[in-house]
Amino acid sequence: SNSEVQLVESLKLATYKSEDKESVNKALTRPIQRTSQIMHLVNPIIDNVKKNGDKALVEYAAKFDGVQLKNSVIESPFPEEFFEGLTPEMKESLDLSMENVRKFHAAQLIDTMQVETQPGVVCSRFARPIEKVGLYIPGGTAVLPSTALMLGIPAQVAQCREIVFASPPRKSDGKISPEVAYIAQQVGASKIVLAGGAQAVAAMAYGTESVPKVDKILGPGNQFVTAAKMYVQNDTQALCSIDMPAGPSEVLVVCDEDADVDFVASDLLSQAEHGVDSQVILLGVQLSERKVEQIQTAVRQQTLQLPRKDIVVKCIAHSSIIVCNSYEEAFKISNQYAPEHLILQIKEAANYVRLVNNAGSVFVGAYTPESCGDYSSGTNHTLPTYGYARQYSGVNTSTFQKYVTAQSVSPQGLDNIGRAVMSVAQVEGLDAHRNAVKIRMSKLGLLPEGF
Ligand code: HSO
Ligand code: ZN
Repeated sequence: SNSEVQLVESLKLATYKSEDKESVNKALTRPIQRTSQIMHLVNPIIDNVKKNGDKALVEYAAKFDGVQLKNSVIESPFPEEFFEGLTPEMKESLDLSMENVRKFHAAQLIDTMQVETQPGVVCSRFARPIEKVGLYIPGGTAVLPSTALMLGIPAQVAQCREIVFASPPRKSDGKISPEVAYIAQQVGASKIVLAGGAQAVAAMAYGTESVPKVDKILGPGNQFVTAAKMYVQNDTQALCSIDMPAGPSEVLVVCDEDADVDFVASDLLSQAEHGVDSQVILLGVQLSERKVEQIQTAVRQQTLQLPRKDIVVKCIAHSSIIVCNSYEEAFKISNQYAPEHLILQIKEAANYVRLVNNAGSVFVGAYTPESCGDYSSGTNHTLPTYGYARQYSGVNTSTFQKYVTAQSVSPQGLDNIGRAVMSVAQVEGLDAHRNAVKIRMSKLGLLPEGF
């Protein structure tokens, strides 16, 4: 519309110099997320699903999704009609993406590690799949087959015994998109739960007559989904873990004077179109004012062509450009921000990866847009947002595993560490612990004097 065009024409990223510490800190501040505030809406939904199971799911589908379902759960092999509308081209694209994500995540499988810490003391560690996982795939306006595959493929690679999908049914026909159904089939999901929001999370966390109770729930979602995930994670009755705290998507691009302004603008916008609360930051190393202007113009021109202009405009309103004095300074600021995505459009970009400490995933060089990692290159797109890249990794194969350790101690091994065990047990006042070693050493004739 006309007013939209006007808005876009006045679009401008706030620009600061790195010396202006106060503005920079403000520019890098993320909007506050409050999930606790909606707990009073989420709790009754969880209780209802716990109590009434499948019946509650059917009711919520009618109430929140506007569809009358006979059954909220469909089982593999999924009915043909769920794949209706999947084109051969789409199938090919999804297949290529799945193949690359599978390759990269299969390479992450780690062999059993074994160490003889002392002669006769053998310690080992091996990975085992989390048995049952629930993957939440958001519905609504955006169809997200990419999220389905970014969660489904690693779960399959890790050999989870049961993979359950949950996604809200479409109002039009009570189904989910054929693309998501196709991914569910390809990763070997046993069931698709046609439910969204807190009700979907509750069904998978506690189980219903037809939804299996899972051990871990993953996937992005709205604030109801997030709040429900936080709730079940803290409920020992659910005994269920979750992936990671989810926040709005974000990108930080580092560029220099030689960067292609159209490339830079396109990367900022590909993240900006995700949501009104997304944030995009450009760190320009020694950028001239002219270059900054060119980037602003490119942002405006490209936005005019985008269907999601309204979202972009709102995102740009709290996004910014920071002009830095050196590459080192740019990476210092980037590490401070800890972006979900970090794009390097700088000369000899590969040489700078060593300076990256806090980031979810790095996109190195002018021809590496984030979009490649969002869909098809092989890395995972479920990444830590909101600054959690300081302490969290993105989803990877080990997200669907846990490690078990084992040890085997021989008489010689007991001789080597038994004294240490007994001494420390004694100082802790735990005699039964000490005894477990003492009895054995005594029978072996190894008990030293004084024990
Ligand atoms: N950039 C998003 C992932 C995504 N992009 C899905 C497109 N579809 C994660 O931050
Ligand atoms: Zn994206």
